[in-house]
Amino acid sequence: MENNGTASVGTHVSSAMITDAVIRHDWTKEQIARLFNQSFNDLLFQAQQIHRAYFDPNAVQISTLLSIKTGRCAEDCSYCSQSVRYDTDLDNQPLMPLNEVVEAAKLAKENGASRFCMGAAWRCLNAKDEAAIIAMITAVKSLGMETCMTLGMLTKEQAQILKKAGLDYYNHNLDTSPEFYGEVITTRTYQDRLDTLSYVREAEINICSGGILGMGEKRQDRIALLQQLVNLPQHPESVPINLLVQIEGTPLYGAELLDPLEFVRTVAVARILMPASVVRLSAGREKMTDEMQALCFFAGANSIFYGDRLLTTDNPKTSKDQQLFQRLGIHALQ
Ligand code: SAM
Ligand code: DTB
Ligand code: SF4
Repeated sequence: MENNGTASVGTHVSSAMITDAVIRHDWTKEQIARLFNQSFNDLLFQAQQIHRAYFDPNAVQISTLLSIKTGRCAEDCSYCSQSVRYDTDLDNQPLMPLNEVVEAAKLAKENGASRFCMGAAWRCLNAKDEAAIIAMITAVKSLGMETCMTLGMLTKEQAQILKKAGLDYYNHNLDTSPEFYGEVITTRTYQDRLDTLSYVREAEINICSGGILGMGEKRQDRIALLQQLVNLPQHPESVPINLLVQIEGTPLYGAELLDPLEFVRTVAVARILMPASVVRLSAGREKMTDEMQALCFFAGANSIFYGDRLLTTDNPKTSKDQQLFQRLGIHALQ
């Protein structure tokens, strides 16, 4: 919820403990850098205080992901297994039939997911696919789940159509800084991404937008990505922070690994900047230790993808996540 600077303080800490939990849209890079540059303990303490003011610190939102159209994407995103330009040994699949999508959503619901996220390897939504997408949104919603779609670029009109179909969230990541973007993707511009986000916002669909860390970007790029997200006219309701899943055959395979503590720092800064947003510990958990994930939750992450698969790569097994939740005393947010 937006407000004019007075943080709506929850029951977990007193208002006097909250120093920076204010919804702002005018962050400078220098101010964000100062958050990053604090000692690790100071940063995490601040993030945890803010987290507790806005959320139940032991609740994590659970989303399950399904690839509804896999591979042969016209874009050249250097991280992605699904670009037609890279030889990644992928099982390409056309748009999935409705009944298979519904079966997968039912299973996700049975397993405890509250949101079903459907992803397509498209540069943009084509008119010929609109009816099938609308049918998927309607069917998944009728199961009592929140719906999320990620279909590439949208027009203003398409955003309105998806809203009318009942779409709850649209995922469209800014992925990195404006400065580094051209090193990662050349087939579209940062402004293209911002335009789609503005159409989604205008249609009053919740925005899910974040980025990928570990692509060889510098801290300056992580700062600039977060600055873009926080200075949008409204903070994204959901902010996925992905750790690059390195995929053989893509240009970013073999990229230098990011210091896990720098990943945790970025989660903490995202939490401080966007206090009321749900921050998702997104792709890349397969390569994270339980301890690193625990630090991310402490830093303010409060959502995960749950289920054995992401889009084209593995996610931790559900039994492993259940164990982790139990060890940490975390419960699923319904
Ligand atoms: N084609 C649409 C698009 O790019 O917006 C939707 C699907 S695309 C796979 C959704 C997001 O997945 C990307 O924006 C990126 O943030 C994330 N992603 C893709 N490949 C990834 C990888 N190897 N590691 C981490 N995140 C990845
Ligand atoms: C997001 O930020 N991460 C998800 C979802 N939004 C669509 C995708 C992760 C993809 C990881 C690599 C793969 O499985 O292909
Ligand atoms: Fe296509 Fe999306 Fe992959 Fe880029 S990230 S290649 S747009 S599926």
